[in-house]
Amino acid sequence: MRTDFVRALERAANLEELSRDELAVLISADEEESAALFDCADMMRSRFMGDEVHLRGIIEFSNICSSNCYYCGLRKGNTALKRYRMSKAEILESARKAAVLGCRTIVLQSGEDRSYPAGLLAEIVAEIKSELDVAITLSVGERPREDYALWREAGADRYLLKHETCDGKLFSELRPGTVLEERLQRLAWLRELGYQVGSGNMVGLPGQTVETLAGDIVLMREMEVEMAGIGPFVPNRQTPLGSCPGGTLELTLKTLAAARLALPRTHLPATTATATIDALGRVKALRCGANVIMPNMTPLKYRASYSIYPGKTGLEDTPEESYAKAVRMVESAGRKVGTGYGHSLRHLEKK
Ligand code: MET
Repeated sequence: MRTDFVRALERAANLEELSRDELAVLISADEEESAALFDCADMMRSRFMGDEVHLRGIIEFSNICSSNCYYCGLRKGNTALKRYRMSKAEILESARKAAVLGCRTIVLQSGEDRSYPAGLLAEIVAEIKSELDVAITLSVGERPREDYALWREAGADRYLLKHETCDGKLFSELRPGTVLEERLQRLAWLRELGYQVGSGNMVGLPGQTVETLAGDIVLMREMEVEMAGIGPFVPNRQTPLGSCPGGTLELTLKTLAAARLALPRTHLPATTATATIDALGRVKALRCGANVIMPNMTPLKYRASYSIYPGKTGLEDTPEESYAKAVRMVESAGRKVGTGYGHSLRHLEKK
């Protein structure tokens, strides 16, 4: 093992703050180093987050999108996609089903469906919160600050808005017409409004290096995010990046493990994209620092149309099956299903 690798890992185990260079050294681990990195991340996860894995049921309620991100199949330029919006009744029904199955968090996600009425989403949030004993995460992209405020007042607990990449140039290339600073400004608003904030990034984007990935982690540490979704870039043929190579499982797991060392108290999901590139991806991620799984609670008839990337796992699974599979993954990793809301640790300390 490289001396600088061993030193960085030791410093991480002693809870010292790693520099971007040190994180890059960890992320560039070879096979032998990877094993040590994964063990250290697993130990850190056990120490700070315990053995519980939180299951957050995700409802993908609209695939309508006004953005044209180069990596995403929901981009408005993808005319091959059949667009849908679930009705309020359908969303409430899916949320009830998720809660009955055992989810203590409901994630409501959509494309950049900017004409989706903010008031309607506020009503949905309020009704779910009054009827069900769950936390709510919203992930509906870039909206005016007033909308975020309205939804927070309606009872939304958390907001997920991935920064996607910390490389500002790459960000604007991949997300035409948008800049990283504005995305970060939105994350700051969400924080001010009292949301538990989630960010995250893709691994293996064209033009990205291990230094970029180390920068993603440093950025999330600076923002003190409560959740960090780290998953591989999966090329989609219906997008301009269709013929680019995707992110590998190895690089994704190394980035995840390094994130666990730098963000010991942050919720880290074993992402669906990781499951897409490797059948055992999520179980492996649970052993490299992850402590959250997001079973899909979207009705089957809409599943295939929420095609951010191809080959998405679980397209044929009913919500019941998605939940049961998640439970099996938790058990096969030797862990237990979380019984609480899985709020951020800082949020719990404040109470
Ligand atoms: N559109 C939202 C965002 O960019 C949700 C994820 S993209 C399907 O944050």
